[in-house]
Amino acid sequence: MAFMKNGSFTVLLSFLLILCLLSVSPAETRGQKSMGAREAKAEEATVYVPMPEPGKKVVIGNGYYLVYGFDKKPKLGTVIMKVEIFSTEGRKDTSFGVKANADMPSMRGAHSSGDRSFAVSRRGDYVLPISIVMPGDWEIKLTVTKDGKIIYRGRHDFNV
Ligand SMILES: [Cu+2]
Repeated sequence: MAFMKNGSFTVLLSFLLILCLLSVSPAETRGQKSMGAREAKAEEATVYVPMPEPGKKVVIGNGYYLVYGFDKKPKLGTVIMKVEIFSTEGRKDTSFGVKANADMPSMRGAHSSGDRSFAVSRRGDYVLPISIVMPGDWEIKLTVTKDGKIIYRGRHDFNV
C-alpha cells in the first residue's frame, strides 16, 4: 500500500512537472511570435518608394540624387551593391549614412539581412555586400540619412 502511494505520488509529480514545462514553453513562443509580428507590421507600415532602375538618377531631396547599381546582375551568391550620392552640381558626397535591408517578401524575415550600413570606398562610393541565398523575388530597402535624420527611403525589387 505504501509502495503504491509512493508510486502514484511519483506519477503525480511527473505529471505536474510536465504540465509546468508545457505551460512555460508555449507562453514563451507566443511572446516571441507576437513581438516579431509587431515588428514586421511596423516594418510593413514604413513606406519605401520604388526606385528607378539601377544606373538611373534617384532624387533624394535636399538638392541631392543617388545612383545605385551592382557589381553584376544579382544572382545566387554575393553581389556588391554600390550607391553614389551627388549634389545637383554633380559633386560626389560621402557625408550621408546609407543602409540597406535585403529580404524575400514572400518569406519575410527568413533571410532578412537586417539594416546594414554601407562602407565608403576610396573612390567615394557607398558599398555593401548582399547575400542572395535563394532564387525568387527579392527586395532591397534603402535608407539614406543626413546628420542622423532619415531623408530618403527607397526600394528595389528584383527577381533572381
Ligand atoms: Cu527564401
